[in-house]
Amino acid sequence: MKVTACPLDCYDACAVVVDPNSLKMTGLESHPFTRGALCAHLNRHYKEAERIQKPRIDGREVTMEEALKAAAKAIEGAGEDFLLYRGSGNVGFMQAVTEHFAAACGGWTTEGSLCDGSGQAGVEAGRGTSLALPPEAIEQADAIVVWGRNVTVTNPHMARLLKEKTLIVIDPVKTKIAKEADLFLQVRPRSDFYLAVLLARFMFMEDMEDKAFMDERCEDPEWYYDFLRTFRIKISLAKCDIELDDLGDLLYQMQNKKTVFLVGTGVQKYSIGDQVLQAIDGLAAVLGFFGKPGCGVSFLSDSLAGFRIPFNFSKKRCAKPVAPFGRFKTVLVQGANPLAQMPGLAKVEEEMRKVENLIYFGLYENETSEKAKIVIPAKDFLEKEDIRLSYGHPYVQPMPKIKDAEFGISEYEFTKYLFETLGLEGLKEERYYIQYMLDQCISEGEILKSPAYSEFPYAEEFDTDSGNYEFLEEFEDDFDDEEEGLWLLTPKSPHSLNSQFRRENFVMLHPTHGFSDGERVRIYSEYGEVTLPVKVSDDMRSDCVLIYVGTPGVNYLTPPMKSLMGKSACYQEVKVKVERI
Ligand SMILES: Nc1nc2c(c(=O)[nH]1)N[C@H]1C(S)=C(S)[C@@H](COP(=O)(O)OP(=O)(O)OC[C@H]3O[C@@H](n4cnc5c(=O)[nH]c(N)nc54)[C@H](O)[C@@H]3O)O[C@H]1N2
Ligand SMILES: Nc1nc2c(c(=O)[nH]1)N[C@H]1C(S)=C(S)[C@@H](COP(=O)(O)OP(=O)(O)OC[C@H]3O[C@@H](n4cnc5c(=O)[nH]c(N)nc54)[C@H](O)[C@@H]3O)O[C@H]1N2
Ligand code: SF4
Ligand SMILES: [Mo]
Repeated sequence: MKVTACPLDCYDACAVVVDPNSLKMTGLESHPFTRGALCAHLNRHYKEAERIQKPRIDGREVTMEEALKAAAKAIEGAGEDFLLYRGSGNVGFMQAVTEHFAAACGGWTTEGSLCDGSGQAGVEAGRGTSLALPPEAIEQADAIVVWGRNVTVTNPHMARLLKEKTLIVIDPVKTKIAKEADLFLQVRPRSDFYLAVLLARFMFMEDMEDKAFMDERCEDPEWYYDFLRTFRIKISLAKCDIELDDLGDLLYQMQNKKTVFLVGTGVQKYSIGDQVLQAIDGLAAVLGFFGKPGCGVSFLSDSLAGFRIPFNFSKKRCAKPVAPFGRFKTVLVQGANPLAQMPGLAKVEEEMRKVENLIYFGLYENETSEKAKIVIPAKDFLEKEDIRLSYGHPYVQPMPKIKDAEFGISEYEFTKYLFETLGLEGLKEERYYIQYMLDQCISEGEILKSPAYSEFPYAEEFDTDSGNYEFLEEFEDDFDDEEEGLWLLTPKSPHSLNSQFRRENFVMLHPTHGFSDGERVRIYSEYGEVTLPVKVSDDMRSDCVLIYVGTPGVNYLTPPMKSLMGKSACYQEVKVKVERI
């Protein structure tokens, strides 16, 4: 039996036991977070997914040697006009080795994120770093607030830690976890900033704030109280579409309870995502909920926090959500599907058409492989060496090679080929990079922890310049949230991992709109449109339209823009309309 980790982009980062003969996979029982069972993505979807086996150039099958040669030529000929665009199809650390190449050859790369970048910027503004809250700390909570994170679908192993605790869910959709909650606030989308500010203010009014923590550990708490009071209660309640009684219920459920906030990407798919996270962290700071057992805010953490990184990264970077592909002669897309997953898809397609050499390096066919000039099949996670860090917990898992590949090339092998063919220097052995990371981990028997591991993060101090928690100082927002139309929600689907595996293909609408199941409708925004069959559901608010991430065409609706901070995508900063066709 060999132990590796699931490579998929998921909070849980399960440790996986693989039988090298049958390749049967099971979860590692002793893993501190996941404790066993794997989900259907790895056990079923991954296994049934059809891989690209043959390299291609202009649609014609070629040998790997020919494809690599063509790729090297296209990159060399591009000089400065080369862009490396990486996604999160596999989140193993060694995916980043191609960055080392982009830096060495003087090409461009991306910065920012399609995912959690705006939220992370807000967390870092307040705490200095974004550290993972370990399961050990979550376990000791009395109450859990699940805030814009669909734990049942995206973070399934969290269920164990929610048992027998007061459960509060804040989401515009009545998700499965919302149905099980002691209190569910079905808030209006994009209102979480107001909710966090209102709650913090009421904590002061009800004398529930932690005065000692604020005096000792926070910068300017008096000033923050004044800031909170600049938001009128009535207006803020209306923004969230909740009643004063709902706030009272929430306060009552949290009273005298150690509370953990599990915050997901749902609250921050907006230009103001950083301010939302800083306001939620601010609420936790007012309550003194940092650095103590059973307390804290768990957002998608920075898995590289505390590590020294052995790769160079190019200094030439463009913002990922608005990558200007058209400016580049050669674009290498690795582990990604930008022609489905990026916001403002019409613009992305237009830009991509101008690229002379689009190289796709991945496992599966998708919208991007279809348009690529050169297609290079990758090896999968069982066929190469790697190491898995996690944004959901602070544990690290080596990923040894378990079987020989029959086709494809690894990221390291591809990088080595490019270094050699282009006559570049500075690439070390593969083992060196993995060992370099492993050597920095804290090891406890079989278990490896990130060097930034802390049982109760920020117990001594925050990682800001002052060493204290820094509250948000001003609120800036120029989106007109009263604009006519319905909110677009694009959460993660239970059957796909972003655009991998079984992608959904429908729009979910509330019955008040009068559509029926299976009827095809046109959904449009100022950026584009998509036609989809309807599924009627009263689990969502009537002012929302829900289209799962990965649904073909969903991103024609989303805006080609980046967040105010963190250079992140703002998928839900848009109103849409629906009409019969
Ligand atoms: N099955 C599955 N699991 C996945 C993935 C997948 O594609 N499929 N993707 C992985 C990746 S890349 C990521 S980043 C994570 C993300 O996982 P999550 O953080 O769970 O993100 P989402 O599912 O996008 O949204 C979470 C919840 O936010 C709610 N929401 C939407 N808008 C708002 C809002 O304005 N306010 C509030 N309070 N809630 C809102 C949605 O209804 C949804 O229930 O999941 C990972 N896990
Ligand atoms: N509307 C809307 N769109 C969204 C989101 C949203 O909330 N709303 N969420 C966004 C988020 S959070 C994310 S993280 C992005 C994800 O979007 P992308 O980063 O583009 O990821 P995927 O769609 O999963 O594409 C992954 C591809 O990686 C390839 N791959 C898998 N394993 C390997 C490997 O080992 N090596 C190589 N070379 N390739 C591999 C597969 O071929 C697969 O097709 O989508 C974003 N898109
Ligand atoms: S829960 Fe997440 S990490 Fe675990 S097997 Fe499923 S996709 Fe992989
Ligand atoms: Mo993501």
